[in-house]
This record gives sequence, C-alpha cells and structure tokens, in this order.
Amino acid sequence: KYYESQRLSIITAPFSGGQSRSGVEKGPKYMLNHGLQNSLTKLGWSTVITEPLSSAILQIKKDEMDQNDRMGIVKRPNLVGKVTKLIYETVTKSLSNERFPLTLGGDHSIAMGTVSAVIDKFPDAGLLWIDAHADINTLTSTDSGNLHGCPVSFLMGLNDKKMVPESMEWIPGNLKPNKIAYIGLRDIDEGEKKILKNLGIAAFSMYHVDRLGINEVIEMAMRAIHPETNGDGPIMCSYDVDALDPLYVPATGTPVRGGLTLREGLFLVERLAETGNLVGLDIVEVNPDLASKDDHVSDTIATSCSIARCALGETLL
Ligand code: 6HN
Ligand code: MN
Ligand code: MN
Ligand code: MN
Repeated sequence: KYYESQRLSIITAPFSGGQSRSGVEKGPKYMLNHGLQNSLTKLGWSTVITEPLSSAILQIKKDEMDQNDRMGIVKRPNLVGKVTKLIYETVTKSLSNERFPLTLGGDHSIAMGTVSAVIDKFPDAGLLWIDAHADINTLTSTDSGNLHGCPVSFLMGLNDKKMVPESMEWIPGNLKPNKIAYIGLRDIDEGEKKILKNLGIAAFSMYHVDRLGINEVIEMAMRAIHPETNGDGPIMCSYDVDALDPLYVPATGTPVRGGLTLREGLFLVERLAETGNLVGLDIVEVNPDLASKDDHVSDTIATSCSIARCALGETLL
C-alpha cells in the first residue's frame, strides 16, 4: 500500500549520547559491513544511504559537552536534542522523497527524531515499540538520567514545558497515548508502570507473548493502534534489539533475560511486511563493543540485519 515504488533510505544514526556505554555508535557500520544494503537491493528496494551525523564530530562534541551538558541527573540533554533534530530532518526529507526510512542506531533516544517525522507525514500512524523496556520515563521519573529511557515521554509531550531544555523544544509531541502499543516488555521502572497505567497504554509483555502467542499479540497490538479499522492503517515500528533474548543479541547495552525467541522476533516484522502497512523502521541498541565471546558480535549483527530484511519483505512468498 505504501512505497509501492520500493524506494528506501538507510539512515545511519551512530549516536551513543542517550546512555553511558560507548560502542553503540558502531551499530550502523557493522550492519552495513554485513551487506545490508546489497541484500535489501536484492529484495527490489532501490536504496540510498544517508548519514545525518558524523560520528567524529559527535565524539568531539560529546567530550566537550559531557561535563556541562546536564540537567540534574539527566545526561546530555542538549546533545540529544541537537542530534535527534538532525535525524528528524533527515527522516522528514526521506519521507518527502517517498523513501521508506530505515534508521540504524545508535541508542534508542534517536527515536525522538524518527517517530516524530513519521507521524508528521502520516498523522494517523500507530507506533509499535518492540523492547524489553518501555522507554517512557520523564525528566522527573528517570532514575538513570539516560535519555534512551525517555524517548516515548518526549514523543507524547508528557514532560513539563518549563523543564524541557531549549534544544529539545523542537519535538512536536505528536504521538497520542492510544497510538502506541508495546511488545516484549519485561523490565519496567515503577514510575513507568504508573504512566502506562494512567494513560491506558497498550502494553504486551513477555507474559502476554507466552500466554497468547506472538501471532495473537501482534494482531491485538495492531488493533490497539488502529481500532476503527480492525488494525489496518500505517504503522511505524521502533525495534530495540534487546526485545529479543540475549541468546540472539548478546551485544546490547541493557540485556534482559527471558526475551523473544529469534523466530518470534522475526515473525513480528514478517507480519508487518505482509500487511503492507509499515511506513518506517528503526533498529537500535546494537553495541558491537559489548561482546564477551567471539561469536557475540556476529550473532547480534546477523540477527539485527535479519530484522531489517524480514520487515522489508524477504520471507514473503
Ligand atoms: N533502552 N528504564 C531504564 C532507564 O534507564 O530508564 C532502562 C532504559 C533502557 C533503554 O533499552 O532503549
Ligand atoms: Mn531496551
Ligand atoms: Mn530498570
Ligand atoms: Mn529501547
């Protein structure tokens, strides 16, 4: 239904400032070196690579700003605001050229840019947030001060306007609470639980995956974000690889045991491909530096590239 001309833009987002473990900025390079562009081309997508950030410049900025760029315990709000705005502008451009935006992270703070841009373009889009974590902490609820745990609160405009730093004021806050559904949750902070409950957000944890099966969970999630059309409507998917069990993606910053199996994680995006409703995809939190065994990096990268290929139609007959 969307992108029938099969135009695609791979947007690299080599950013690690939303959390404290370096290496996650290497995710895009590793996925591209794995041959991702070529395999997507083989699926029929005419693909360009767009690089809104220069990691070299970012590293310098990060070093410079690290000391002063703080708001209470919140780390690097100015840097995160600036970087996510660059990503927002690049995704917006890609969408205006009728190109599917596939954004490779980087940590999950980059979704502030990608999701805002997709909802600008498709105002009725629903968001599927595939993650072990809810990433909906606010500036006041966060315990870690890491902004990769907060993107959803900014996407929804939940933060007190007086507290939002100037660099993050650009975020439109265009995501409504009834337009998101989570899948894969299993490590949610107390403050986040309250927010999910108060706003009545659709949240499918690993418990639901076990109880209902992944097929029923994805159908329920699609119906939750598109209730009037029985699940039919544009879908943005922000996929944190830590939704999968660390068996399959050991090289990620905040692994949590008991996650999706490889097939459950791929089935999810295969189903989205089948609907023809997918309008954008992020793959985030791939950190090649966090490997303790030789095969950890290759397992993680292979799995992450499979997510992209399955979402873009590889396994459809
Ligand atoms: N991620 N809830 C924790 C925090 O720091 O706020 C973990 C966040 C993890 C974020 O995996 O994208
Ligand atoms: Mn996560
Ligand atoms: Mn936690
Ligand atoms: Mn996340």
